[in-house]
Amino acid sequence: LSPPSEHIVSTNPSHPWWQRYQPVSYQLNSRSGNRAAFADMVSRCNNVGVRVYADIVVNHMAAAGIGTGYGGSSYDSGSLSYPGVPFGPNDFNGPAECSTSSGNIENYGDANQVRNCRLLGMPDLALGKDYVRGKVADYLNDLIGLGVAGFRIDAAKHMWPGDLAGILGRLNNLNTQWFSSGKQPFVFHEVIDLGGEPIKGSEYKSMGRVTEFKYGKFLGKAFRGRDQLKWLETFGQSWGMLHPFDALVFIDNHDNQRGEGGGGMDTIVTFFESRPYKMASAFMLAHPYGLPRVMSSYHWDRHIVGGEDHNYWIGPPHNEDWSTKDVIVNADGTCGNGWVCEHRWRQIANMVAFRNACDGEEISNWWDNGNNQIAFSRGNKGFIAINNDGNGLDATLQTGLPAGLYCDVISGDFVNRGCSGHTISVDGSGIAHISISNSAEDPFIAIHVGAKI
Ligand code: ARE
Ligand code: CA
Repeated sequence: LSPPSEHIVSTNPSHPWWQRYQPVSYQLNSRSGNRAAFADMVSRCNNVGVRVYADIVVNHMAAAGIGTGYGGSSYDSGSLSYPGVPFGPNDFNGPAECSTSSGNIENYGDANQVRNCRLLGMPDLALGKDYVRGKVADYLNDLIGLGVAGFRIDAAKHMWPGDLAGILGRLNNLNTQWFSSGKQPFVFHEVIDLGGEPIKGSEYKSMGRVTEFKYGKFLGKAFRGRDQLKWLETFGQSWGMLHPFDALVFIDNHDNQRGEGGGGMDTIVTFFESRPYKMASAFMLAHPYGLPRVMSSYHWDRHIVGGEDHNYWIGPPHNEDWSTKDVIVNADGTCGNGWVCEHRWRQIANMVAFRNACDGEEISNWWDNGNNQIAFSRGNKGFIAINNDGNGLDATLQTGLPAGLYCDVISGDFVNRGCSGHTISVDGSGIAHISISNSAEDPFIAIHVGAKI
């Protein structure tokens, strides 16, 4: 979920998505709705087995001068007054903690600055203070009480690991209306660590998963054809990434799909480049490294000047009164009203079932053509083959799978023991003939034991 806490209402630009990263109070009153709407949503999700993870912005408060937040709380960032919490001047870092003359982070090479100065000019909370920690912990416990399953910790790099541990240590167990007793929230930390800075993602791994930004960068390069796919045989920790159990991985996120926050628009692939995006997403879901996160976006019109998207700020599809448009689901399962819903794309959604079917299995039967055609199995549960070369793939490969006829879940769906796409036949020794045209709409196939005809 986008940050559910009360935030500023920006009019210049008009209602950008990023206004939600400028908290005014910890009341649940945001562009997405009020407290009652939030509680209703979480309860309905939990009742059908959908877990909810909220984005938590507690490194800083709003920077926008004097104003009123979505829920009516006033704020004055000049005098550091946020009565809706309440936070006052003593609850923020100042010149004693932050040494830069601007008060802002000026050099990411200095860990003290990164953690004690202002990120993008926003007043930096003094999370070492018991009172501040208590307010933040109360907010998170409020969400837990309503049935939230966990948190994305925004800007974790900008908070001392010890301060975060002090907050997370105060959290209640999950709500036993939906979770078994003694369960703790799932936490993952947003730390952009592409190397070359003193702050490392691994500093946060004892407190949850950590975002692995190198992952989408590597895969963006590979599937854009700037790095041969054959190298992916060793993809994992040996590439300088976190231990697989510590990493939260993704192809793109809401920042880098807009060219900011780690990666670069020429490297990261997004729904705008749907063909390599589907391939990269399928690779992610087929590969055992890390805990994958599938992106789900809305469309906006890019306006790229000098490599930068001037429409970076554009918020979600909205009605005349700026209320967010509903997500419409069309008869074919795609979304309307400007919502992209990558998570519903057949090639991506079916790979989630693939991943579940292959849970716990390592990579085996790796094959490549020395270039951009690769294939591998996950034990004897699933098999994927990808052709990102300029010529066709035509090979007889070991799939590792039991003999039978399988549904290729990329070209179609497995329904009622039948297949709406191509089928692939595996013989008694696990061998299948695989043929993938380089001009196919989706130049990859995937089969697994959960989609055997
Ligand atoms: C907006 C305006 C700013 C203005 C500010 C305050 O755009 O011009 O100064 O308001 O008035 C989001 C948007 C920002 C927005 C902000 C607040 O992206 O544009 O600012 O909301 O409304 C660093 C951090 C990382 C952060 C990225 C964006 O380390 O934590 O910057 N990512 C998270 C979220 C963002 C969000 C915030 C944090 C703030 O995902 O969506 O900002 O809550 C190197 C470094 C990285 C650094 C990166 C910056 O790669 O290694 O650490 O990331 O550069 O590009
Ligand atoms: Ca900070």
